[in-house]
Amino acid sequence: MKTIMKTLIGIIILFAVLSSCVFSDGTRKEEKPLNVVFFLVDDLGWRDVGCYGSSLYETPNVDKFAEQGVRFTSAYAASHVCSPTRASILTGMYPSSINLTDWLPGRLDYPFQKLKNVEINQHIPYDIRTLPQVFKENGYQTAIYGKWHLGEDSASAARQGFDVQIPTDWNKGWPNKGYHSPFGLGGIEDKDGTYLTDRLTDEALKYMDENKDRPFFLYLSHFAVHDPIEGRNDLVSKYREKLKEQQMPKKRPFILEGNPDGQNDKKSAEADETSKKNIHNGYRIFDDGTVKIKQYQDNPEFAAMVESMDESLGRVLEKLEELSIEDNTVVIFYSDNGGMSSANFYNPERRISKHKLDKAFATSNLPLRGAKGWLYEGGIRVPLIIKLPGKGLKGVVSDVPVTSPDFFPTILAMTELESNMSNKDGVSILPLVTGDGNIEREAIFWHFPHYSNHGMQSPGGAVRSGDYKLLEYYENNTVQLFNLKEDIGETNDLSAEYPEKVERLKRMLHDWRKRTGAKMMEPNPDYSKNATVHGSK
Ligand SMILES: [Ca+2]
Repeated sequence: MKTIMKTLIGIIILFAVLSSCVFSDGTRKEEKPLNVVFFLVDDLGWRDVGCYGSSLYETPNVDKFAEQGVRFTSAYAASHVCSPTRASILTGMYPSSINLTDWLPGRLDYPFQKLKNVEINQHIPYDIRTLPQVFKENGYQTAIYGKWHLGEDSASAARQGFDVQIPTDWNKGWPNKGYHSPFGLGGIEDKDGTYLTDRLTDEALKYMDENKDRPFFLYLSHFAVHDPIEGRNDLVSKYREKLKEQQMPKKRPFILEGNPDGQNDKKSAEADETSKKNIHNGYRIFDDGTVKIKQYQDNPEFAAMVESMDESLGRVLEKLEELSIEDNTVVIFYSDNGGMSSANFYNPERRISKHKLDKAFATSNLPLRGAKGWLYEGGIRVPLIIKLPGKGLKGVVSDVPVTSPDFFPTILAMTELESNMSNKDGVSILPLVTGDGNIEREAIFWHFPHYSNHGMQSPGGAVRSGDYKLLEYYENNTVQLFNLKEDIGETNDLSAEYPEKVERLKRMLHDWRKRTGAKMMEPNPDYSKNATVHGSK
């Protein structure tokens, strides 16, 4: 009896001590494990947000959020398409390290393609420890709401550490039946007149309500602003009106991009002239291997999608305040690749009618060159804002290059869950978030051993070191060298001028490929010299 009494008293004292240190000095929230909300937008371009320079899209919540954290202006995605970047976020590894270098399931081979697409893993290898698994091991609740796109294995999200997955029955890279109800997505009720981005947010807010008293990792992975390009009707009307009032320059609504590794690379000025020729009439892959790239942000449907996404972030932040957990929750705002300013030519025969351009071309990434699907900055440079309550800087802008494999070590450093991340490719960028110094890294790398849906460019890789970026293409080994500090639009190829720099960067890129076990492309056995995109010559 005495022992029981003693134990009881001990428990009461312990509780009292904990309570006092929790509540008396106001540090309660800091002593609880930090929640993490990873707010991932799909295909949101670097310039698709007000605080990143868009004058059309209204994103007051993102802009306000940037004042509460660190906004990165040289943040990259490890790939210019969805799945590889997503895998790198969850593993801290480059896509080449886990042989998941293309969107899933991947692109078919065609006879006009000289090289054969590398065969890739169809999910993150199950022996790789993922971010949600680490959270689970540390007592967190883990949930993904929205787009998975890391494999059709219906158990993959659960096997890779997520307690909850909504939708329950859809793993593809786009919303099943679009953004307007009925959605055809398990776990998201269909109701006439509702909009997917709003409904997914409703469900995520419910999850936060239910888990407010225990640590959680919420991966809110919106389908937006990936196509189909369908905005909520009230916002589409709003942007139609707004566009009427704006003076949009109609000169050069599109320019041409060719294959930098072939004979038809186009510079913007040339493209302006050539696009007037008959051969470039319409919107398709042209016979000379060029495609059109959108130059203006003037799509009301897409603008509406962006604003809905912004409303979603606003609601998430408001919910954190309502639950009094905003000072105890890390929030990360990010996109998985650049904006879709080039149409998707998964089917190389696709022709886009002039009346349906807003269904095919989402946005413009200017001043960045290229689009989703390209290794130019327009394909890989994306918005990133990190809010770390307590120690994190507020309203600060950082132009230090960072990339998606960095999230894994950074998040674990912020939450103090684990410090030994030596098996990962990324580096912790926590010092940039707290202002405690810089990060040490020689370079950031890309490897895309595949043909793209968004143009006729050769497969290739890239390295960014300091202000310089080298792109290398795999069909004919052509390289391009750009000084991004002076030439963010990648218009001035310096490779002929600086051969030593080219060699140094090439060596770095090749060494990195070896280090990560990157798979290289083999010749396409079905390649035919006479084959063109549109059949044989
Ligand atoms: Ca994407």
